[in-house]
Amino acid sequence: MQSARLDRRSVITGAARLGALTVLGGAMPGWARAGTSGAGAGSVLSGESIRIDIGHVPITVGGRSMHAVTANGTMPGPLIRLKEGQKVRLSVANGLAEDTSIHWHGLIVPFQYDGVPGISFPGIKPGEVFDYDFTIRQAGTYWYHSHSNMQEAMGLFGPIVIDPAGAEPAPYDREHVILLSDWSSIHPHVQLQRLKQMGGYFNRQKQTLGGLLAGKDQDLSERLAWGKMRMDPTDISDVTGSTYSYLVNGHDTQANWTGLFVPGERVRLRFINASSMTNFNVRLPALPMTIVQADGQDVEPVETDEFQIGIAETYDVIIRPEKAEAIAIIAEAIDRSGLCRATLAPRIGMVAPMVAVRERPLLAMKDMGMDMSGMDAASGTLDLSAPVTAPAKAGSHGAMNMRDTSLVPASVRLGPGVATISAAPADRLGDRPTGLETVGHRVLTYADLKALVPHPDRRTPERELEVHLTANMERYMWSFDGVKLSENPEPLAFRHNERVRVTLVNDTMMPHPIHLHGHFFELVNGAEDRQPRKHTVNVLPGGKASFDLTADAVGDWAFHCHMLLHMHAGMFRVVTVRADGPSAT
Ligand SMILES: [Cu+2]
Repeated sequence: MQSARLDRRSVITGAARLGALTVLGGAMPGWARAGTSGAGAGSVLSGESIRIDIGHVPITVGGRSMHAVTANGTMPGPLIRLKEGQKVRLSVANGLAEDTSIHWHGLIVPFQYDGVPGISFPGIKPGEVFDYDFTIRQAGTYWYHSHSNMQEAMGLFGPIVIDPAGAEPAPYDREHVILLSDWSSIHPHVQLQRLKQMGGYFNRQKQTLGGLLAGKDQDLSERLAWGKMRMDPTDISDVTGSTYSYLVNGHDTQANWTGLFVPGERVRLRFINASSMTNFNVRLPALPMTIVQADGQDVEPVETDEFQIGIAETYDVIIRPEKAEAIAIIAEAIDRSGLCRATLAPRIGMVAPMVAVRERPLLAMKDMGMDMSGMDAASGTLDLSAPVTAPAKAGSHGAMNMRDTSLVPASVRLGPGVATISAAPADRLGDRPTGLETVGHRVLTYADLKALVPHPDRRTPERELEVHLTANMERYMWSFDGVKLSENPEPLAFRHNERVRVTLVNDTMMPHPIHLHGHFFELVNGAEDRQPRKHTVNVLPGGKASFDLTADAVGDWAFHCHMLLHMHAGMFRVVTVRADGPSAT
């Protein structure tokens, strides 16, 4: 094939030619254009003084037009490329008629530049410019997004790449940013309203009578049992492909974002999940991937065939395509209600093969936080839209375990917002993620991640803290420890430099990507002195996840679920780190 002999120079020329086209009606930054030669294409924001103008532009996705909120006029926004050790001033100008903000997701910055209105600073008023000034203390793949209103769901996000001060531990010949997002023409405020009226509003994948008769999905007794509990095993995502277009670098499948490569190169793909509500399964059906970074932190290279990327997480992978053939990148929503196919190719105009959406997964007893060994979970009638404190009906033997209030610490407030409790939450860091339990190839788990270098703080945690992820899914109430942010709970307080083991217990049946600002924590995944450092952990349904935290950044920090509508509903708490904070006893 002629393209096998394509050299780098003609790849770049070709990219420049295609770069003149626009795909969605809006302009695209160079790194995100179809046919891009890589992350360095077009204008990249770098240096010590960077200006970002927030505005809005009309865009068309899937034939439907709507306004996007943008950074410098594009969705996704421009690539910010920095160098470890440099200083930077990021001046963010608000051209909207409402307040805005930018949070630098995963960057270690002084709290006043973290960009969360009401916690780090007052926000940026219309017409105002806010200067974020800080020194870059890390390297890796990160991203930025609005922390105001629902602007993140409206397109206000973009990638950040920071080059290391020293040698790159995972060298590569070419790199592409692969930024995943979900786009709906239904305004996120309207989505929230509909979900409050009916928890399963966007779920078009419920089990059907036809499916039952055809022997699909759950059998009749299981269906009756789940139905009695008013629980739906297909309830894996709140907002689904029935309204979302799934995008790679701002392109849907049809627009076919294409990144170029020359066969034989080591190609680094910097995956960022910038979705508002979608966890994705990612695979390149034709090629294995070597994971080299998670959340911007170097890990020991580990080869896999598929990984799930929680909202707000990043994974860097290296692939080595040898043939001059188009390679598909498949980003599939975890509930299988849709996917996006993008292409890596040696030349422009090639389209990678499309794959079918796989059969949608069903939740199982494990996702209810139950031990599956012989438990008859639903031997009685139980309405799990009612609070756990509601009087139990007689005969609800097995399912009573989901309401056993003695299983939660006193710090959990039981009320209408807590409808279920995980009776036997297992540590699920070694489990395959939701829906990938039985696929016939390698799947990354958190237990596969090992930090490339040990974390310097090897102290045993001085104390433990348990935080429950709580919900009444039917009523669309989401909280930590049964308390919504709007109820003004006390912050979670840490002493400066205190080392604490935090255990997140998921009392709901959905995975929640939980993000802590201003810090990295280390997942307690059995890797001993190589516990991987992360800023976000996707806690599997009915399970738990522990991390060790050195509270080394004084200030007030946001701590929240990164599913945007969960965060807005109240699954959010302030973490405060004080030099004169509470004692450990
Ligand atoms: Cu959540």
